[in-house]
Amino acid sequence: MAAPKKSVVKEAEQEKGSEAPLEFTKEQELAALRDMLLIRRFEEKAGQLYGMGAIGGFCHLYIGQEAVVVGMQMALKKGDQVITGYRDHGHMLACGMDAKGVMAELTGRRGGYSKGKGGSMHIFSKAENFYGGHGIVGAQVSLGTGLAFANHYRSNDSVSVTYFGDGAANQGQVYESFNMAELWKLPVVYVIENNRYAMGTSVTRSSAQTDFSKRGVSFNIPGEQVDGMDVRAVKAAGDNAIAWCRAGKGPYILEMQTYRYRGHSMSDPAKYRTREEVEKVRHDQDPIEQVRNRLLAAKVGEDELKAIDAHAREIVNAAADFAQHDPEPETSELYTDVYR
Ligand SMILES: Cc1ncc(C[n+]2csc(CCOP(=O)(O)OP(=O)(O)O)c2C)c(N)n1
Ligand SMILES: [Mg+2]
Repeated sequence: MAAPKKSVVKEAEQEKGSEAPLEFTKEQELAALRDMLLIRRFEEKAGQLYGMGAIGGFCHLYIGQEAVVVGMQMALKKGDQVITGYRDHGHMLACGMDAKGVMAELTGRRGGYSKGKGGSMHIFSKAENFYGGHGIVGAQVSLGTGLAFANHYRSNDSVSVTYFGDGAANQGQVYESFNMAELWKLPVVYVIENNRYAMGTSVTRSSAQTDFSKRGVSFNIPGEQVDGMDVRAVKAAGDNAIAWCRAGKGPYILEMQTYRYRGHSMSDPAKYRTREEVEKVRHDQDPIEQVRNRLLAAKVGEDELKAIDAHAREIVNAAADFAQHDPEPETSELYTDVYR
């Protein structure tokens, strides 16, 4: 394949600088730990509530992938939009949405962000610039590109951060979106969360090109592979990609190499991978343990770290309590918020 004459991909490569993840200050490490622990404890509780029958329908947990949304969020500023698929609880919490409102949506209660009518996969908050929560694999990619088009049209400097999975990356509308985004230089960061599986299918069984950072090459969209288990690497890559977009240079692709510990959804028998594979990632790469170990090495006391965890559990317990006691929506709600 001949290289493009003027390669924006090369230009982006040159701007990237050092490959080593930027060091965090102690405050950044603590903030990242707080946010990742909140997501993990929230997801553990959601799993428990699902097992008790308090949550119905679909529910996809984000455990293992926490560093991706937390690192990206650290690179954003107010006004930037976030959109993702159905594995969305972590994205909402990272955006600053209230754990109570998210959990109450999972249990189908009035106080949920979608008034209990959307469930786990369909949650939105215009106030926090979170645009869902989408159950159709890949659909959010066109919508996220549309958000970027709106930013461009309005000449603001906001960036759309559009998350999707390795499986979704094989959908046709992704490439129609890539074409338009580069053609019109739209400010969108495509974050491909490569957690190695789409339901029970590994990337090597489903994808002809498993280096997802290259998926934009024929459109001249630069991309890079990122250690999505290291929150510092995510933040550094996010800073670089967001700066590219804000400078009016068009879209950017970040392939986050990550891993989900739990099944695809709550009804996944997980026969497509070994227990050892999961345990190895947990043991060697866990995003939360990495930060904890760095903080301990920097002489932050075990007590302080335990207090952060206790606080996350408190928030989650209060959310679970609210989500089980808040009333269900009135029957009349069946007729509101729907197109007829
Ligand atoms: C258009 C469409 N096709 C198929 C499905 C069924 N489906 C739901 S999730 C999924 C796998 C997607 O995997 P990936 O994009 O890697 O995301 P992950 O679940 O790993 O986060 C499939 C095929 C769907 N929801 N929508
Ligand atoms: Mg996947």
